[in-house]
Amino acid sequence: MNRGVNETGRSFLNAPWDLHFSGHIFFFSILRSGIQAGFQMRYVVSIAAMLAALGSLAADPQWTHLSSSTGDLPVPGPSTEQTGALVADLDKDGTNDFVLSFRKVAPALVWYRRTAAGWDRYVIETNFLTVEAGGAVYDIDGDGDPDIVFGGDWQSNELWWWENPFPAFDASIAWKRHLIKSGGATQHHDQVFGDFLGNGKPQLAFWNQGAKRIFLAEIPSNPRQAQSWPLTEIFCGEAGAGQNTPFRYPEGMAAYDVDGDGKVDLLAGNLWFKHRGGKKFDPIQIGAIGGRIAAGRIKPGKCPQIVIAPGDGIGPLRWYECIGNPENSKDWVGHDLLDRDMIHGHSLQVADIDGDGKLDIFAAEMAKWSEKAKAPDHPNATAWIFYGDGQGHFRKTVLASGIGFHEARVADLNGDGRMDILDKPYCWEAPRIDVWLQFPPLPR
Ligand SMILES: [Ca+2]
Ligand SMILES: [Ca+2]
Ligand SMILES: [Ca+2]
Ligand SMILES: [Ca+2]
Repeated sequence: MNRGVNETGRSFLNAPWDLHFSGHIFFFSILRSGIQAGFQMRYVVSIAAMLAALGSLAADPQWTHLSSSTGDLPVPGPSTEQTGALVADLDKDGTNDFVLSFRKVAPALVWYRRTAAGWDRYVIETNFLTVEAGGAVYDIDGDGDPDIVFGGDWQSNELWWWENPFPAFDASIAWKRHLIKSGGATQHHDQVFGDFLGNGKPQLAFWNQGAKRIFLAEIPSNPRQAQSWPLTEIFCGEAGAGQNTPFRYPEGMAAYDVDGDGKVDLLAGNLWFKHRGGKKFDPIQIGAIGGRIAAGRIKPGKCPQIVIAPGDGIGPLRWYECIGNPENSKDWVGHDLLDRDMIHGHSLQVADIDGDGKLDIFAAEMAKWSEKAKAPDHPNATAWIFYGDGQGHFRKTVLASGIGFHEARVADLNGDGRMDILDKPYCWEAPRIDVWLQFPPLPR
């Protein structure tokens, strides 16, 4: 390894320790010559900031790639269409577990229970159901353990929740399934819990794609006995209709306080919803297209920033910032994260992945969505991590290419406090599951 001070930029990338060392020498040398030459201090400070930004390369996480294809995790099941993925600490031992959903053959839901060094596979729903992508977690019956929600796909008009049997878990005994919705139109791709009505108890917002509507479902007082939940329609329309894109398929949901008034708001498709009191909401368009949507404080400001990916379509991957009134669509300004369109970008998460206190963005593409085809639709599918500097700038890195991603999740999956990545491809090489565990940069 070259330890000289005249390294090229590429050498710096490969030798962060050297950068740190030589960077300090460089900084003090500039500081001295800057003072000697009468440079303005702000010039010196900007060089220091640049060095600090370069120095952050030293903190880039390393990843261990585990896969069911190499025997590192149990194979999810026989289904060749893997739809949903949810992360939650279902057994309340302090470490996350995760749930996968399927729609081709039984079982419809399994969970991976984290053990000391791996995962044990348990079945939640032994029956065959055509479960759609999406899903949500909340303690619906109020008994202290997280329960889960999934909806039916284009073949089903039902939306369900499953009662967590904590602490009596048995790998072969199903959880009790309850109905939230039965009847009406089919397909329920994406749900989120949030107290959007501001009445002190979260509601479940969900897309009903067959109806081109969003409903709010209020948790009944007796959810274990109820045959359905009261529904309120809060939106009707495409929500995702793209400019210069052919797809008009609405999906994607998130909950975040968008206008900074301290109350959580619903985000869906390419919209956010301003609560006007009662059960009335106004949709406000943020982006050109819809798909996957996430929010977070990427940079300082009154409002958080919103990231939108194309989901089940092709379009830009953009983050949006509000430069004025969040209730005015034109005040949401988009910034491209890629120099090309994202192709079936069905994975999108905003999280502080490297733990430096600044939000990062994870976004990944599907490799295959044509179920009957043998070859992948998009063999060069890519998964990126965009490391943020807390000021609206991102450094693009590639986690993986040539692997299909669908509904991937960023979360600490092994309980060591570092964010990991869960990927369950849809039909690419399915059944299959992949996990990237993060560990700190290697000592040099
Ligand atoms: Ca757990
Ligand atoms: Ca519960
Ligand atoms: Ca970060
Ligand atoms: Ca971890």
